[in-house]
Amino acid sequence: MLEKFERYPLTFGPSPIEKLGRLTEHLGGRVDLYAKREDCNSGLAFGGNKVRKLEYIVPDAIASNADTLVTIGGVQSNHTRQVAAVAAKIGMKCRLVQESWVPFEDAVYDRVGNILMSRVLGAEIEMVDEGFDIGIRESWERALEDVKAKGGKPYAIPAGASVHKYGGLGFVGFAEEVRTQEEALGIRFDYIVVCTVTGSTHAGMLVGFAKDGRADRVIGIDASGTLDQTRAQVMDIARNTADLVELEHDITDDDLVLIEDYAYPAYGVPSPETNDAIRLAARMEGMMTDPVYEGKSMQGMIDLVQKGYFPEGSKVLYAHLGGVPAINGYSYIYRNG
Ligand code: 5PA
Repeated sequence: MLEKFERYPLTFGPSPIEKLGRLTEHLGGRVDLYAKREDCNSGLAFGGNKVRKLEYIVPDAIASNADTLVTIGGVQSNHTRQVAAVAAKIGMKCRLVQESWVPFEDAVYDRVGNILMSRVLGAEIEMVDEGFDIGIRESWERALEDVKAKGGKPYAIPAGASVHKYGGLGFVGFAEEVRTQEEALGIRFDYIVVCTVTGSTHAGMLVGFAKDGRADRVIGIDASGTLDQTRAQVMDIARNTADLVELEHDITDDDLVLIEDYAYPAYGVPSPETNDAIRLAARMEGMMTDPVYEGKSMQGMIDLVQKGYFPEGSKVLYAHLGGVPAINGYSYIYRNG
């Protein structure tokens, strides 16, 4: 589906799929759980889902003759850390706007984890006291203007690399990769579980899996807490991406499954149940998830298995999208494990 698009390799290659055998057994063994490890997809500062998206954005950045990648996220944004690493790798500067999307929990919230790495990676960081919003932000537009005013050539990457013309392509590629891996493994996944916030991960999967009739088998677990805005953004990106790849059928509202039940109490704040899910995945599989994104989709997957949402015998693929560095900003919560 992606042959006509230029790709700048930033990942190790296909990310591995592993069986979550102990978690499967622990939850009763009626549904087989697997994980596709996007958290191990690259050597660029711990990788994650943005690196896969950026493979299709970097060629455009290079072609534009830009010298500075400009993007935005929360203080513990994984996305901004991955953009900082990619900028270093391709020899560009990086300007990051870090907004106060999450009420700070820890004394060192703005010192450790993702933001620590972004600083070490050489990004110029501006802290802005604005709340959570996945849309286009004034602070980011101001940063783009500021780079220009200082004689630089900015390249604009919106939050999560989502509302970008090529933002959905990376996860179309994810679906194609899954199909190839399914052939090698001799299995077919009935459901794919994904954490959704700015939307292009889910949107790319919708388009990629629409090709084999599985768009509505992508189970989005919302972690934004702003469901309507996230739904609309996923659909916009999916439609734009479907046009780009010339998908033969339309993506409709019915294709989008986005479950809001696990986003509480707020974006970036884990519930006690999210923390239990993080501990369970860690203790059953040695697999770390984070309190902002993957812990919530892990909680969602576990709860849906327990509720019997997936028919007996289903094979469920958990897309582990990365994000573990942020857990350093939540040290008080996990001080006793
Ligand atoms: C993020 C996003 P989308 O934004 O593509 O919907 O992906 C959600 C998601 N898992 C899922 C992890 C580990 C993520 O980092 N992170 C954002 C960030 O600034 O890091 C874009 C919000």
